[in-house]
Amino acid sequence: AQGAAKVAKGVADTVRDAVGGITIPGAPGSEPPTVQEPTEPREPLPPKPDQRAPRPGSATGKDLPSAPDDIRSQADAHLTTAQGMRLAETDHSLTAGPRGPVLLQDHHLREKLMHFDHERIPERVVHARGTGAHGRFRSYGTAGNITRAAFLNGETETPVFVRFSTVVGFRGSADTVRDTRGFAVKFYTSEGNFDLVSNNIPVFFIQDAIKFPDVVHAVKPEPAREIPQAQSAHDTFWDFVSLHTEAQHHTMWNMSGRGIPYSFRTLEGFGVHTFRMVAADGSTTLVKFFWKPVLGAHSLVWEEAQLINGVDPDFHRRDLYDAIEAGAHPEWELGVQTFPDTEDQTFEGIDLLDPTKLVPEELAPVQRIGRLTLDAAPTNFFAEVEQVAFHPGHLVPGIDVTNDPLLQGRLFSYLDTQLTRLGGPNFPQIPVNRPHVPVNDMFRDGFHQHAVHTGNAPYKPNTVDGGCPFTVGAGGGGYVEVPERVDGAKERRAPASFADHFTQPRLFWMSMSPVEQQQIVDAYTFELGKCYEQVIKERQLVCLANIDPVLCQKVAQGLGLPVPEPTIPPVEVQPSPALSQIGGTWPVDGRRIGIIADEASDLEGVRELRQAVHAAGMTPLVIAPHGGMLGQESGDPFPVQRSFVTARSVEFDAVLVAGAPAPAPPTTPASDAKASGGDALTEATEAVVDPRVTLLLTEMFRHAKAIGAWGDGASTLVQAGVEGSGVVVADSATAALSQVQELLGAHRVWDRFPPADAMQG
Ligand code: HDD
Repeated sequence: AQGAAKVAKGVADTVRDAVGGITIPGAPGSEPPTVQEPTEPREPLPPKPDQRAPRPGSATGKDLPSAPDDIRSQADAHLTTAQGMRLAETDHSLTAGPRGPVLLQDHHLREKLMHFDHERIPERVVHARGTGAHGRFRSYGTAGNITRAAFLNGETETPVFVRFSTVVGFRGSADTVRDTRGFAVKFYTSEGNFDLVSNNIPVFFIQDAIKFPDVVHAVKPEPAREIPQAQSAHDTFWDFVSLHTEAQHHTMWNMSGRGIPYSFRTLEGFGVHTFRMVAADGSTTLVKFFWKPVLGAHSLVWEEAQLINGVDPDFHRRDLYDAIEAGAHPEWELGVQTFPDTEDQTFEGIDLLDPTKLVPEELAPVQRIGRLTLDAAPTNFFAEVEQVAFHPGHLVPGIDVTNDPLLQGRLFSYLDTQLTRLGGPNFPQIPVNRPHVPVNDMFRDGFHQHAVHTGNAPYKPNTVDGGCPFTVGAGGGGYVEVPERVDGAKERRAPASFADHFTQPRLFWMSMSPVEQQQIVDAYTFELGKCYEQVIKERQLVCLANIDPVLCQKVAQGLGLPVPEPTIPPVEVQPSPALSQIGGTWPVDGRRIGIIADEASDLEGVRELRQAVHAAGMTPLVIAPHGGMLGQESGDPFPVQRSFVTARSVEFDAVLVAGAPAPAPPTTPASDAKASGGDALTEATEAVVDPRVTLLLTEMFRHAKAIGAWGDGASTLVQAGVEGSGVVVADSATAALSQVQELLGAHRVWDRFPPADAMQG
């Protein structure tokens, strides 16, 4: 008993010390109570050691992990159990004799299988297929007048983690399906994490989050047979969108090139909702967020996208990592459209709370406020890309939400989903989700609790911890909601300003170039052509008639159905040229140039070409009849990246066919010159071009890609039947490259597509 009293006294002393001389009422051996709630905050508590930021190595790709507990597998020479015991054997179960039964006592076998049996976690209900990268965001400091958010003030640099995704497909589905793409960015700011959970389409299918389960059920594989995978080309999707006409705008974007992006590096991102920024002086501004890719926003063409799904289902993932590894770090500028925070929250007649509407850039220019650079692939896909958890409610002071009913529902859904997906409420402790600032919440316990919390008072108010932790107002960096007045009767209905579902799809259609319009027509014709139910196709055609008569007529023709009458009067719209992806020139960084050559080609030219391609920030890929090396005999060999077996057109942005080496000075009679120069191209004029090369060239031609040749490489093109716009022939490899490079700046040789008939009705 004496010992217990001693311990109790010791505890009281400790408590007294810890709270700076304040005595705890009723503590053994304590003085009579003289307690007051402390009014002054003390020094901030030190960061908890187990809530360190993710290790620096993953954010920069440079530093190696230092703390021993940062490292798990392959960290040490010795294999151990999960309890750290060294193992002598891991290849055989413990059996009674070499051919006898496995013993129940085999603790190593049981632990190993137990862990394996639980390696999978539920995939995301949407956006399951994704990929991610680390990087940094540098603010230009130009948003300081509209927001007090520290990461947007001054030239602040903030680490980020970005996850790109498709929406519909399962985790193992292909990358280049027709779908919306997610573009979620986690900023580890000095004021806590801010998540910008965006898509590559500026509008959404629904105006109210209560419809989210409906649209997702409609587009996911049909439940009876679970087909089709990662496709919108099926009855249930078109059933839903033709009935629920507010989805028509988003659907039109999906049918355009935006539904089949060329690369994550060329993804334009949109925050969709209107957010509210709050400046240091308390003034507020409504904003819409944009990510503008420095390389431009580009798309695949449909046949190419379909081929890629078979040839390389990881195409976008691979492209991102290859580019980062090659030093072609993808970059975006963050931009905002700003609108006065008026009471009605409309701009030029557009309800800013309606997530099915965009505001044309011609009416509200996008102002650039910072730059994002991705420079490191994840160290471990599961730990980072799978376990990252985004949430539109991860906000920082200076950025607030609005009453957009879609955003309001999202504020519930994202936290809720992580409970099942990541197994409980402690997912913010997973390394990739940890803020890079001290966390001092008073949340305790729960599944997968990693912190060993100290202190005895995870509640407020308290005296036991000296009143810590303290809250602060806006002046001390605290988050204070904008005191917006809210008033209204409880009801379930949309405002009248949400009722127009056809003007903006028409705006999008009218803003497209003829090539893009043809792609949209083809996409609708394909998707509806895959539906079985006639009534669904007919209903969607009525929607198209309401958008544009020519669009409707072309799709109806493709489907072999009558053209219906519109159900609404025609609307006049002003096109927004900023919505078109065609017509500019962009940097060519990270573009992949195929070089077709063999041992008999102008290998010196190929060497020069490889260097020139590298120097231009692009990647040369030599394609030869076999793998291994070319130019062994010269003593200066170089690697073959693709053989005729592994190469497929979709991997390359442009291709160049090597010519024969320049003929040696005429020391031999002229009649022998041809024989001494003997090469692929000389042979090509006589022999048939390898059918795989012909396939590669013709596919690239059909997909409007730049094609070039030097010297008599031209004859290979002729034999493959590849001639016309965007097919260049030059005397030397580098001269051919410079022409091809110019074509690449426009992304594709657009005039190779057949001229479309007049499209605008
Ligand atoms: Fe969502 C994931 C983007 C509407 C519910 N959403 C998710 C992701 C992105 C978006 C990029 C993937 C995040 C990641 O990589 O982990 N979502 C959007 C955008 C929307 C939108 C731009 C409209 C403007 N989402 C939306 C609504 C709801 C959800 C209306 C529900 C009411 N979204 C989810 C989710 C997900 C998700 C079920 C699945 C996995 C996750 O959250 O973490 O909660």
